[in-house]
Amino acid sequence: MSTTYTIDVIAGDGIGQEVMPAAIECIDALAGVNDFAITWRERDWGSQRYLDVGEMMPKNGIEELADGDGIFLGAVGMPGIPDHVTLWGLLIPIRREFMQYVNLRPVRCLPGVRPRVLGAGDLDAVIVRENVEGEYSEIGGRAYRGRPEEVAIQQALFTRAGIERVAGFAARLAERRSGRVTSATKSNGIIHSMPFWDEVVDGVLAEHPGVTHEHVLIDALAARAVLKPASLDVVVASNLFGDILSDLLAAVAGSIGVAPSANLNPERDFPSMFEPVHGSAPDIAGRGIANPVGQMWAGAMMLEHLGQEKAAATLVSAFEGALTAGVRTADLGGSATTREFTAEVKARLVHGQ
Ligand code: GGG
Repeated sequence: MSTTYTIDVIAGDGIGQEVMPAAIECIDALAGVNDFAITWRERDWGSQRYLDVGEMMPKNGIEELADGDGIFLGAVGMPGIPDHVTLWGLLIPIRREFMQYVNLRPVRCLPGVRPRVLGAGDLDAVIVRENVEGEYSEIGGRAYRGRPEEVAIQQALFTRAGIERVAGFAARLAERRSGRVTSATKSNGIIHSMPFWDEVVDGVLAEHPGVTHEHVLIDALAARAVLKPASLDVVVASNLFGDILSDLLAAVAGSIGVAPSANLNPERDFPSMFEPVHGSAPDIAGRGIANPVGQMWAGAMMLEHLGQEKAAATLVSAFEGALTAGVRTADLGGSATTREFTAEVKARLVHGQ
């Protein structure tokens, strides 16, 4: 009997409106031949809604998403609206309310894509980014606004439970991969939270004797991501470090336009959310040239999460096939439009490689 999933779609802002239909078209094509169906619940949430009614999503938005099987997000951000307003009005509340404490960001050099850095061709890593605490914290405030004494205090938040669960996830992932974990730290300069991070990571990894781990200062790790990217496998990092490192590695691998991301609630108490790493790219939005691979790859991660591994693998092979055949968007040095690239991927889904 065919399974039907309910997925909430938030295409959001800028190129999100262009790459989302491309990914949905491919997933629908796969559903037809893999005995599942998806009911897409379209949400017109995002910056235009903020301009129209003063909020990125309805007050009961979280409740509306809660009974779905997953959330498929495009991009968030619009020039003229401060980025913290758009992010904290939509993306971050969803991550937190649904305890999506793992932000999984695979990065590898795709066939047919020229890496930007010599020696990056063998790069195949996964960033396990802590996703609900750390440096992204609501604790703090501002005072004396507009006066010379003006002050802003931003309090990072690291909990033992928060570090343990993300480090445990990274360790279990490493057991299925190379058996190596690199932990991003800054315990030389950040005197409280980062030594704590290191201690808790050590404690968790001690329970995984098959996994070796190293602590690498984030500055040295950034340099290594450029100079020896293929030396990385599973990288566990705090919210901010993981965000920066995954953009950096995606660029090293060829383009941030291809990078996917899964915001996971591993216990499956709540829906998980799947999105490309890239943002709304207002500089190219509306021109039909955005790279849909990040959104498609995020869609493949969503299919895998739903238990549709075969369809997920077929989708990845199809966009890899299109890239190998030389069909590429401008960010990868090609001239294909979003529509042309999507048509190539769809043809491969229907007719094979
Ligand atoms: N793909 C969703 C999006 O627009 N992300 C942009 C962004 O700034 N994300 C910040 C984050 O992942 O914390």
